[in-house]
Amino acid sequence: EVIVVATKNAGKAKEFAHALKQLGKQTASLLDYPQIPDIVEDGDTFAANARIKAKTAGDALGVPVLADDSGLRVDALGGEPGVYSARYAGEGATDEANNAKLLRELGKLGDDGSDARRESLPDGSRLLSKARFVCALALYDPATGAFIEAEGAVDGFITDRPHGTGGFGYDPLFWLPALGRGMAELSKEEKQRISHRGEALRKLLSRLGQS
Ligand code: ITT
Repeated sequence: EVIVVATKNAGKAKEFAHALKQLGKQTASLLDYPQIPDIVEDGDTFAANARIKAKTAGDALGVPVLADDSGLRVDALGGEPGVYSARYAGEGATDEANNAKLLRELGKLGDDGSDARRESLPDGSRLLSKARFVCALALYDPATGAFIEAEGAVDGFITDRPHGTGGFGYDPLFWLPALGRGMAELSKEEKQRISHRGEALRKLLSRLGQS
């Protein structure tokens, strides 16, 4: 059967399609259901927004729906952009505009003398701040009104220039010190193994198995 993922983000949709195909599942995204109006994500947390998206789409379609709310928390920016990650540079902003805004905001802080800012990579680029990607997933069944939820996270650093062209969103600026590579330099399989989304999905599937 087809699993509907309540997202209009093509990058996310591709990652779910890839991950769930390995389990023999086909996926559809809200890009396949243009009749569903834009969902207002006004929750205070990733988890709340994931529930809003899953419930709105699930009630509209009458089938179980999986939703993902995710984003980037940057230490030097007090956890911003957080739940505002998709619209950091304004409503409907492109990934490029959001990445440029992130570098602008970190640039404004100047050199605070911390180790993270002094450290540079072999290619001469600098680590600007610690950061964390977070992903909250909610699976909603309109027949029962029940949710199954899970969260995942991955820690890294924001670099002052892009590394790699894979992935989407803030991936080009996200450096993984343990791998010595950027998130956008990973294959789909590698990203799934280490990412916030991969972790959240594995947890969700194990909870689903227990329910
Ligand atoms: P939907 O609500 O339709 O799913 P969205 O892009 O608006 O799409 P979010 O509100 O959850 O989704 O915002 C997530 C933003 O966080 C996304 O636009 C990216 O910029 C960023 N993000 C999330 N996961 C990411 C990842 O794996 N790599 C890079 N950036 C990511």
